[in-house]
Amino acid sequence: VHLEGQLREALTRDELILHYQPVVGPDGGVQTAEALVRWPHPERGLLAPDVFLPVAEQGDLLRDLDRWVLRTALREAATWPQVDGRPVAVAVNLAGLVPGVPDFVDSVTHAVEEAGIDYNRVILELVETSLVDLPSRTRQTMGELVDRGVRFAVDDFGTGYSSLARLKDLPAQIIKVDRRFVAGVGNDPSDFAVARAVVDMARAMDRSCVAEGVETATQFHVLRGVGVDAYQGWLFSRPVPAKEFRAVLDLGP
Ligand code: G
Ligand code: G
Repeated sequence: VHLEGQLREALTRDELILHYQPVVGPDGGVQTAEALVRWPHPERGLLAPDVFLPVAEQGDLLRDLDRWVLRTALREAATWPQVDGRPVAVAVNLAGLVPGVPDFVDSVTHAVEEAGIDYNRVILELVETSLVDLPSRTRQTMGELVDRGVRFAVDDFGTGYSSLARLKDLPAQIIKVDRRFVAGVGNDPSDFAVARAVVDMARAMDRSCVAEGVETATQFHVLRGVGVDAYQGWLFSRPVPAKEFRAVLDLGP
């Protein structure tokens, strides 16, 4: 309860911060950055989301937290320089502000307009469970955002309960292969088989495919060999504070 009250206060006082982790193309150039929230707690130091997201959920604060992250990430990303003449997109995780929430489209639209960022630089990451079995009305509202250029990504793909075949029903343009499967690429044949099956399926269904948790050059090379579209992980960069991330982009091509 104590932490919950503090989090509520931190949110209203704008005391959370965002780190960014680059997502790179096959050539290593930055295409996107994923915003990852942190809480610089006055006594406990920098808290990771694993610690305070459950608190936010308990206190019914997830939606407010998502709104804060969305507005902040879009505002920060609006000022990023281009890389190789291409704008860098920003990916935001949504856990409370999800399709189906009545003001979902309005919240996203408002954040985009307020930041003055192009819709096609915005990626909304949702876990599989937020994307399955959506009523047609909800899919229709997601379509309104997609028509403007917003992309949806399924996070941690492979860990949920959908079969590969159900990928075609998921309203997402981007599939993020969970790092659990990436971890074994290069030594565990069954992990490699899963990763490759997801990539093949994604391609067949005209989705783009991102590998999460890429830690070694071997994983990168093997995944590039099967045609993964983009890569994220410690091999390229840890999540870094906003200012440091800007500096990375400013170095340019
Ligand atoms: O940042 P880190 O790698 O520690 O993230 C741990 C988990 O917290 C990840 O599963 C990630 O999806 C989630 N997470 C990180 N940042 C955010 C955020 O801004 N909003 C939401 N809803 N989840 C986040
Ligand atoms: O669920 P989501 O993909 O949003 O989780 C992001 C989490 O993964 C963050 O906690 C981030 O710090 C972590 N992460 C990012 N890159 C790597 C990596 O290469 N290896 C591992 N083990 N974790 C990573």
